[in-house]
Amino acid sequence: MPAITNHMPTAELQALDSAHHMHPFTNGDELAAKGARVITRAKGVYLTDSEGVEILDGMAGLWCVNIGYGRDELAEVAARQMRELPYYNTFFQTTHVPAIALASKIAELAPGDLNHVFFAAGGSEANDTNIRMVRTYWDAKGKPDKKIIISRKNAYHGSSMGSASLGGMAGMHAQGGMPIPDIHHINQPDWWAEGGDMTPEAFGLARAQELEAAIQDLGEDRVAAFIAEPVQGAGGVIVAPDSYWPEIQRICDKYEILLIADEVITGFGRTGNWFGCQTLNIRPDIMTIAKGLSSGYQPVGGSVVSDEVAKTLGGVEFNHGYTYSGHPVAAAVALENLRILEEEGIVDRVRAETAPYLAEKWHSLGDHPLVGETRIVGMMASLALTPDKASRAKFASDPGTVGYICRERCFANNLIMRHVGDRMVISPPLVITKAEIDTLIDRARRALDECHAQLRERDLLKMAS
Ligand code: PXG
Repeated sequence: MPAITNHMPTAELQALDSAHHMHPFTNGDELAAKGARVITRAKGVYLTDSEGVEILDGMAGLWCVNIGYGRDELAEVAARQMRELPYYNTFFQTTHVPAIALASKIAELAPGDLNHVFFAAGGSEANDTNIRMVRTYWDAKGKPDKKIIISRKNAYHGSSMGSASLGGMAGMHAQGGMPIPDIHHINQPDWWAEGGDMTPEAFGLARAQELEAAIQDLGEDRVAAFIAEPVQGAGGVIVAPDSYWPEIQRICDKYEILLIADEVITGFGRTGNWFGCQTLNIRPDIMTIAKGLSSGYQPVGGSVVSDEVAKTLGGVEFNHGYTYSGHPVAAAVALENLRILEEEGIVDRVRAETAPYLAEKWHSLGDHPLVGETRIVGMMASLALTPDKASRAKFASDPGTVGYICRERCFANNLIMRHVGDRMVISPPLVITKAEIDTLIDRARRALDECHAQLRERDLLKMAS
């Protein structure tokens, strides 16, 4: 077989891709008919495809490339670490400098007494760790009946059996026998889609109080933990009303329930602080981290755990771990990524300058005839597409039909903006400049105009009854 390189014609690469490569969350036949867009390189906030077209990456890869593409420092660190110690495990009473240094740095950056890290290769693995960890914690406390973890519908916590069970994605649960036992889901705080006639504040409170009702219903002595993303990401950048999180915190404090903040997307500057729980003023006992921890340059994640949880687990042999827990190359690269985020003041700049600028521009899209609510926290934002703003109507077409058309128009305008159903979402690299934000907004507006024209032509502007 000839070497497969960037220099091959796009069609040949696409044919080989569909012949041998199975894509996540993708209908393979549909993709084969169309051909995947081949991404060949990237720099800053721009991707380049195999036809030489530059695309503004409004999603930072998959919510992860916080420092932007093409930072040589990370490549240098990876090469150095591979030469010195490419791999060693931390299972059998051994450790290594990259794992020590990264755990120490995370403990320094994390709020409160979240001072201990159990490493994984990504967010799914870390959330699987959390399931076993909170149950083992309550065993160690002499409360083995506390096993149930409460989560939320439309949450995303990963794709493994455990983490997808924690998640509240109906389409995932329908495949492969999920959820696993002792996971319970309450409703999400999505006011736009589900708030009916309530004010956002009353709705946020009501949705938070579903946690209390669930605890009382299931029995305080059986509930181990509540898990939630500070801002739902994959669910559509759903920002809870202001009343929601203080009430959730009150409920977790009142009952003996561990609070797990899944910071896989919201961590490492995405919300304008190091962690989303700081932006939303919540005090988790455990945080899930991944993605921005290494800006996606290496697969690494973990569970960051409070002093109290770590102390309780200290006397137990926790029969859990991954070959790549604390992988030295991934750890060294993550540490360099954190150095860049910190020393270049990237998180501070997001909070003080670029996120407020993006917010102003993002909200300006609210005057578009297709756009209902515009929501943004730091550098993650969404807009709801609607055929009628005043009534917050949904489209008569299947959910996602309009979102998909809009996403295709974004793609055609060399902007990557995702759709989640009929919501459009962005999560750009944190290094995006004001000029690049202007470009992003211009392209988004053009895509919205083109989408609107298509909907009119195809008679898709009808409201669901
Ligand atoms: N928790 C959250 C909050 C996530 O967003 C995971 C856990 C799982 O992490 P890993 O590293 O195992 O993928 C995620 C991942 C999407 C999309 O379509 C989002 C994620 C992954 C894949 C697709 O928005 N988030």
